[in-house]
Amino acid sequence: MTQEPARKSKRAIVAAVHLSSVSDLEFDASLAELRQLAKTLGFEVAATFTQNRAGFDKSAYFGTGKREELRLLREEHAADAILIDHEISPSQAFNLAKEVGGEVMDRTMVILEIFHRHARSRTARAQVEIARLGYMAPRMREAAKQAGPKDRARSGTGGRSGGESHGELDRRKIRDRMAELQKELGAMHLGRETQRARRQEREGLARVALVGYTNAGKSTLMRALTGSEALVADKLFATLDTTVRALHPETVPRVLVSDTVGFIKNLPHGLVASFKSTLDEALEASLLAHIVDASDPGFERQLAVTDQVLDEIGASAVPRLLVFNKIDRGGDEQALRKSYPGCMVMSARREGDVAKLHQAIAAFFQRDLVEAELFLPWAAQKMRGEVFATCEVLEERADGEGAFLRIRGEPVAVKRLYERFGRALRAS
Ligand SMILES: Nc1nc2c(ncn2[C@@H]2O[C@H](COP(=O)(O)OP(=O)(O)OP(=O)(O)O)[C@@H](O)[C@H]2O)c(=O)[nH]1
Ligand SMILES: [Mg+2]
Repeated sequence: MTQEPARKSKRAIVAAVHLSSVSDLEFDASLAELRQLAKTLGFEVAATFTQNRAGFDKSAYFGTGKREELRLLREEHAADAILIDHEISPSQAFNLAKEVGGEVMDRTMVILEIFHRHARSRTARAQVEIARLGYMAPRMREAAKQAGPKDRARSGTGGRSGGESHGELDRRKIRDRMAELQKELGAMHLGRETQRARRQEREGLARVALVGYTNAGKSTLMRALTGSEALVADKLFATLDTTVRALHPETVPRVLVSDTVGFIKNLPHGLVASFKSTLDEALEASLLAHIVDASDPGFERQLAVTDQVLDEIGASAVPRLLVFNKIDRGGDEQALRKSYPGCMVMSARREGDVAKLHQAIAAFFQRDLVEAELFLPWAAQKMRGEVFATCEVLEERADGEGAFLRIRGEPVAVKRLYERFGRALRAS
């Protein structure tokens, strides 16, 4: 488990324009989420600042008077950053920062920064860096534009080709770096594809992916279902890499569980694209266990966002098991069962509930299993190992000549054994 080093906490003001088209409930939920994102980044949220407006101010997001108010509020709290709950243009961010002071970060940048800090594997790091560079490029253009002729006047020195400004040079570097990362990712992707193909040959296709909104409890359930050490944290986007483990206690067929990156409202577009490969795990699975935090008042919106992203990545046809988690913390079990027929309502903290989920997942993959009876003569006892490894043995009897085994397993495995030992089938 990796822990982040302790940072001296910086102060932030969470700020947003409340558009008339957005309900109070939705607006508040979104701000609450941004506060949680800020906390995940290590900010202490000093205040929340809002303005009702028909649209965003074109030049600096908030209206003129409100910008002055925000400047005073920032000074009063000695806040280091203003976090805006929308994606704003490079020039809006630039102008707002100039008037209000401190650093201005929009929702996209906050999410990119969290992904950047939490990425561990080479693939995740490269994907996040591409998304960040794509976000930075237009912002650097804006900064260069604001710097104006000064930037140009400094050109023509060093290793730069004639007339190329600092800004242009930096932007060229960004483009080159992005191309380099894309190439690296392409190579990693190829490697992963072959690994995956091999893994599938070995394991068959019994795979379930845990998907859902960030912080719903996916990694906690992954741990409980597989006895593994997935990273669990009360932070948003604790998990950025997909981990795969077998369901434990083991089942027939063996079921592989994968934990996936959490979803969020307004996931930056660069990230949707770059995390497609992580979410691809979800597409590969034969079953999606959609985990929802039943104790969150905004769970319906979170459920809808997840459904929408799953549609976007083409996973709408994969069978789903809807799992309402954290019911120990809150939520109306009766109402949930009524509104979402066939759903499970549970708590990852209750062993019995986890066992039921384990059972439901196993049952899904056992639907197509077949049963057969084998007779293994004593001379063929070394086959026992293979029988027990590939099938579930439901019953075993022996007589002087050998052992009778009633087995259940995947059609291919059962057929293979039945062809060799089923002919000796005898009436009991
Ligand atoms: N009370 C309660 N807390 C839970 C339950 N399941 C998970 N949690 C807590 O919820 C927090 C988030 O859990 P995670 O398992 O990290 O959530 P996740 O869905 O993997 O989140 P991301 O990786 O950020 O997408 C942790 O503090 C867990 O201990 C539950 O059933 N009840
Ligand atoms: Mg997780």
